[in-house]
Amino acid sequence: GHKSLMVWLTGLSGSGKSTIANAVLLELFNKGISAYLLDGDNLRHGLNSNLSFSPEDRKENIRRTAETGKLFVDAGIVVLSALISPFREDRLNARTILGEENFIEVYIKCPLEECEKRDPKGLYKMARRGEIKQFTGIDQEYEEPEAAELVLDTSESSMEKAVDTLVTFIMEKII
Ligand code: GGZ
Repeated sequence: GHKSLMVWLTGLSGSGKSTIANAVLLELFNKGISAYLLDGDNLRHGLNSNLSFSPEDRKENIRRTAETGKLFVDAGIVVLSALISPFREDRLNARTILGEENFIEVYIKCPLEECEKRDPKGLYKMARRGEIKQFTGIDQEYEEPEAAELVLDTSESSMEKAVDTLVTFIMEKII
């Protein structure tokens, strides 16, 4: 058996959180590790479908995801989450819910300009036109992590490198 923990990915929309998380999940699966992904965008269709993007609702979004993650960790499963989670206080709350020993915060670092250039869903364009309000990086804040266990830069280095680094980091913690 292996230890379990929650791997909390934070970063701007378009920074690469979901892409990295899915690739890491596959690699863990190939190594025989039980792992699951809580993706913010997906959770907002079910568990968190009644929540908006106001600071209060983001706080609740993060709290519910952390509590759900705790259930997975209790069940012995490595759980990854991919939420923007823009506020330091909310990420700290997630850490408190999981407990310091069960939590690693990973900052998926990418400059706003690059995320906006990628704009895979056209959301930045809509936010710039004022068609989406409270969009992270445009008219709402993203507070950069100050004490993340790991920082993965997706503009300076490749996605494969980021995935590799994270898989190695997780394996060292759980084996
Ligand atoms: C930020 C928004 C917004 C606003 C819709 N602000 O990159 P995506 O598109 O596919 O995933 C983003 C997702 C963000 O949800 P999270 O649950 O991760 O956010 S948080 O942790 O802050 O609660 C984005 C899309 O929803 N999206 N409107 N206004 N992202």
